[in-house]
Parts: sequence; structure tokens; C-alpha cells
Amino acid sequence: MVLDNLGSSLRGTLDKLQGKSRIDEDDVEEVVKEIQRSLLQADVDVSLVMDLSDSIKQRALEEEPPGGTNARDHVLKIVYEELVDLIGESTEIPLESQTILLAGLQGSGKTTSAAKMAWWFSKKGLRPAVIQTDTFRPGAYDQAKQMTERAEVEFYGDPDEEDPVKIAREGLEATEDADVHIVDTAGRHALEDSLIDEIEEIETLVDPDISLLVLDAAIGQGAKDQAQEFDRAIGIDGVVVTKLDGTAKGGGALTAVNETDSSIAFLGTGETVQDIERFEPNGFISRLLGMGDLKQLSERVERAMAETQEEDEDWDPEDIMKGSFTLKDMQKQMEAMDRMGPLDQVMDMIPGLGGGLMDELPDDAMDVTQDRMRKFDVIMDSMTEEELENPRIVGQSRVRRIARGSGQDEETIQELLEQHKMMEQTIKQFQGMGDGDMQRMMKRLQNQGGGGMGGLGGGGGGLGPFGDD
Ligand SMILES: Nc1nc2c(ncn2[C@@H]2O[C@H](COP(=O)(O)OP(=O)(O)OP(=O)(O)O)[C@@H](O)[C@H]2O)c(=O)[nH]1
Ligand SMILES: [Mg+2]
Repeated sequence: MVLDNLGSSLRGTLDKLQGKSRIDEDDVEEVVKEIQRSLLQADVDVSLVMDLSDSIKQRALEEEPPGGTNARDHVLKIVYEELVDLIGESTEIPLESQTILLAGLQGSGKTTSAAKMAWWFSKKGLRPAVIQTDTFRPGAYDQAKQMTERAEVEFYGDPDEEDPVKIAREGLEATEDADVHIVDTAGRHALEDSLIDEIEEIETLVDPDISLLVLDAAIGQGAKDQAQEFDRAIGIDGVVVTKLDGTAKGGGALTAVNETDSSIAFLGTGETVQDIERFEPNGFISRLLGMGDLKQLSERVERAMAETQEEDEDWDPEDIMKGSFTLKDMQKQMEAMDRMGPLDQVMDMIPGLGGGLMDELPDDAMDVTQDRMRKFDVIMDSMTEEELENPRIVGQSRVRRIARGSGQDEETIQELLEQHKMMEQTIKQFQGMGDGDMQRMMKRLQNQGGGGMGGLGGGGGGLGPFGDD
């Protein structure tokens, strides 16, 4: 994936700043070199790399870290902000009627992406149609027809017509009942004048709401000229990066986004019509920097919880985000955690626990957590409905009874109650949070010293490595 190496190498460098309250020029120099190295390895355009690293350097040296912030977090924040600035928001794709034009080099993945996007819109409840205007490549018609059949979406093409502009016109008419029109075009090199004239004509006729440049993640340094030329010809609003499932590094996409002053709309991650993702900049960058991917985490939690919920009609995971967080919720959450798969993977997505910290955990730390979860589960089975709903009523005599009933130490029961309190507090903090509001999140993380959503992991304060951080 794009910049995969940046995350780990940068983390290593930043971790050297751990404990320092001030950074000197040498420190900054080292961090900036690491960033440059990773970006260049990922095929990001050289001058873009220089611009980016210059501003990181300047800010890291000039800006005073806010009170209480250590040098590492300060630099991390600057790197994060500069990357957000570069990558920007995901291209806005409203869920409404619209026309989208796809352009790009031969074989970049336009036809595949057209079918994928149509599939994506259909899952959002809209009625899409793909119009194939490629009269250049034999087989283009059949390919698009097959892919749209697989996506179960409407298709228009005319294998006997030679004029792409005419196909576009007739296609729009023939599919006028559809909400979203996705116009696929023949692959062309942006420096071939005749083909550029042709796509300009198609663009004029189609009058798209959004024009997307489809880029193979492997394009590398060539992205710059191509992006410029396509932008000049039809105006690029967003980029679709394809083949990210391969080994390509995707840095060219960052260059294209920068060059066209646009943003990334979709990612293609495979050959079937479902292999498409909306680009999520916050999640993407924070994961990259080892800050955890809040959004992905919450989706995974939600999915696992929905599965748990199917077995327990009375329980609504949404309640957690609304108000009270009971022991019952905690038990359900632990069941859900069990279904989410390997705990360490989940942990990696939790801000403050992700990235570097995970590497430092002793290997058996996760087993301890899972072991604790099992004990907690046994304890909760011995509690009454009333106690589960309102753990505050559990006093010393109830603790004794529960201990006898569950065969666990009274201490472990106290730990469970503590853990619940901590999770309750953490969840309260997260309740007010909008999607990907990173600045607020970072502030919170600073204030609570990385404890973050630790409770969710069943680790929290009770577990040495997390609590001590
Ligand atoms: N692994 C992988 N393969 C992809 C992806 N997107 C497209 N491909 C493959 O890349 C090849 C080219 O894709 P097309 O969609 O035909 O590309 P195009 O831009 O329409 O090509 P032309 O019409 O010839 O310009 C096909 O073999 C696709 O299966 C992707 O995200 N992952
Ligand atoms: Mg094609």
C-alpha cells in the first residue's frame, strides 16, 4: 500500500525522541531524512518530497510544542497535519443523481473501476448505468458488458458504432432512467493530441459532474505529466487508484493528487467488482503513523457486535454510544471482541496502542488479556441481572457472594469493576466525537497519556504494559 514503509520507519525514528521534551536540529534532520527516504521509495515525485519535508522541518523547529506535549508527539502531529494537507479529504461523491467521466492511460483500470463504482452506487441504493465509449480496443464492449453483468447494473454500449461521442449521447438517452451515469472511455496517453481532442469532445457532450482520473498504483514518477495533461484537457476532480492489492507503492497517486489539486476518491483492491473502497484519509494516515484507525476499529466493533446481538435481542450496541454503559454491555463487548479475531490486530487499531507500542509488548501480553477476559466472563455469569445493569450497587458483601459463586478471587472481581469504570469513562469521552476528528482525538490522547480506548481491549489500567505508558 501507499507509503507502507513510512509508518514503520518513521515510528522507529520518532520513538528515539521518546522522553525528550525538546528537539534539536539533529533530531529534526533525522526525522526528515526518514520521511524523504520513505516517500521516495514509494515513488512520490521528488520535488513534492522536498516541499513536504521542508515544511515539516521548518514547523518542527519553529513551532513551540503546546504545554505538556513531548517532542515525539509534537513532531508526529506536524507530520500528520502536513500529510493531511497533501492528501486532503476524500473526493466528495454525493449519493444522488450525477454523471461521472472516467479517464486514464491504457490498462489503468477504467473499465474495471466503472463496473466497481456502479456496484458501489447500487449498494448505496442508487440506480447506476455504465456507458462504454471505447471504440478503440477490440473487446472493450464485451469486457464492460460482462463486468456490469457481474455487478448487476445497467449497461450501454454499441459494438458497431465507431464514434465515441455518438455512443455517449445515445447511451445517456438510453439510460436516462438511471440515477448515476458512469461514462467509461478508451485508454489514451495524455500526450497524444488526437485522443485528447476526442476526450475533450466527450467531456463537452457528457458535461460530467465529476471527472475522475484512473491511475494504476504502479505508475510512479510518470504520474505527474499525465495528471497535468488530463487536468488541462477535462479538469480532474478526483483520482481512482487501482491495483493496490499488488506490490505497487502508489506514490504516483499522491503526486497526481497534488498536481491536479484534487483528491483520492476510490481505491481498487482486486479484480472483482466488489474490490473497491472509498478512500478515507483520516483512517489511512493515522494508521500509517501508528495512531490507530478509529473508524475501521469502530466498524469492526459494530460488525462483531451486530453478530452478537443477533443472539440477544434485548441488547442494542447503540445504547453504548448513547448513554449508560453497563456491565452487560461490557460482557457483550467482550463476546464481540472474541469474534473480531486476533486481539493484537484489534489493538493495533486502537489509538495510543497501535504501532510502536505494540512492538514493545511482551509476547504473552495478549494471552494475559484473553485470560482475564475469560475470568471476567465467568464472574459476570455469577452476577444478577440487576448487578449487571447497575454495577454501582455491588458492595463488599455482593463481591463475596459473587466470588463464591464464580470460584474467582474477590480481587479479580474488584478488578472487573474497576475495568468497567474505566471503560465507561473512556466511552463517555468518545461519545462526543465526530468521525475522524483527529485534532480533538490527539488532544485527548495527550491528556490521557495513550490509555485511549484501552479498556476496549480488556487491557486498560489493570495490565502493566498499557497502564504504564
Ligand atoms: N489486481 C487488480 N487488478 C485490477 C484492478 N483494477 C483493474 N485490474 C486489472 O487490470 C487490467 C486492466 O483493467 P481495465 O479495467 O481493463 O483497464 P482500462 O483502463 O479499462 O484499460 P483500457 O480500456 O485498455 O485502457 C485488467 O486485467 C483488470 O482485471 C485492481 O484493483 N486490482
Ligand atoms: Mg477499458
